[in-house]
Amino acid sequence: MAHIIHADLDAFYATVEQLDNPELRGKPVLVGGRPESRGVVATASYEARPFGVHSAMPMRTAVRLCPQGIIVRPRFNRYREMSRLVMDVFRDFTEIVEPLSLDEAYLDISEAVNEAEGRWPLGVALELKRRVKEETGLTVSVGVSASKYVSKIASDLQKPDGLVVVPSGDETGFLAPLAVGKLWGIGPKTAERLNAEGVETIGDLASKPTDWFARVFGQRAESVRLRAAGQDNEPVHTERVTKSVSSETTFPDDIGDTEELHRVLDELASGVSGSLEGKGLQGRTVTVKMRLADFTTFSRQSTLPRPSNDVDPIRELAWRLLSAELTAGRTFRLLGVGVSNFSDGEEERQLPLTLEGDFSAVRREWWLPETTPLP
Ligand code: TTP
Ligand code: MG
Repeated sequence: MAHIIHADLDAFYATVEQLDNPELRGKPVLVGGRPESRGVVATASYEARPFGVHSAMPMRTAVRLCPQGIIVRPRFNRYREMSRLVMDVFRDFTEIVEPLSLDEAYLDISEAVNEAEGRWPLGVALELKRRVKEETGLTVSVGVSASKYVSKIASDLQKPDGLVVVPSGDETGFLAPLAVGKLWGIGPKTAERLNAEGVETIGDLASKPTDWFARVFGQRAESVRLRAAGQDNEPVHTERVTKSVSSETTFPDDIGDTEELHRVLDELASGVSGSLEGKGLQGRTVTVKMRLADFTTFSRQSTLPRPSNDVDPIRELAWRLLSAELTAGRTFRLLGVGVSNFSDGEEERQLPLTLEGDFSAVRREWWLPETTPLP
């Protein structure tokens, strides 16, 4: 049986800032762009969260909710550096590490576990937390179970500094009381639909008969049914799977001119379309990444009616997303276009944090190491 850890750093950017600047420790820290220039919150320290502040919220709202919050501009290079240190610690435990973003990874620790010799999953997880703390100063929340998605859910349950172990055989009981939207592959829209049918929890879902799944989920029926029952054999992928193809460009001078932005966006869309075609990929989700003059970085995404690598639909949707963000006086340092959600069954693997069609969501995919740059 496999033993898989999902590890996710706590309030990552904010904790790095608190480590580097002792004056910020114990205080509400808001990492992100300036409120005056419509900046958004990348993350908030745990001291700020009781005020209702969260990632992707406009900084202006955050400041209103938490006036004593200290705004800190993001330092992406520093976060990448810290991320490398953390991933190095992970790789000391196993070679089978799958990073999901700068602050998050799956680890297959099956080899490190040997129950006969007293090396239990719990012990390995404690040791991992201790080493990360000792070597980087960061705290990491950890979930351990026999499957990736159960571990992922578990790591989130006792944040910050969490540790939740789900013993093999206890998966169904562990999942049953949780909201159905926590299940891998159930996005917010599907969750809403299920709630309308009286399916509130994963337990409700698991109790449905097989033909109900076939009716509601079509081709995905079997995989959703097995997951609801706590069964999943998805291995930890060390090789990078292409999850998104994107292209971005930073301008020598900030651009505010609509026509020029349009032209740049067209070029980016063509590049991405060509690259998708070269890889034989078709995607449904189009994301536009924007960095403003003040370095605020955010992205907007929406979904195409069907998977595509044609330049026209990608370009049109990208332009719609960007247009909604154009306001008088706003200038851009960087633009990026990305396509993800590929049609080879990838969408089944979408995590609940992917908010289809929800433009308020800042996609973290942009910080994923597997984002493929154009040649
Ligand atoms: P998360 O792991 O989602 O958040 P977190 O580490 O700040 O807090 P938590 O304890 O809940 O895990 O994301 C990791 C980093 O990615 C986060 O520190 C900042 C960045 N990020 C954004 O820039 N925008 C976003 O919308 C999200 C969700 C994250
Ligand atoms: Mg985190």
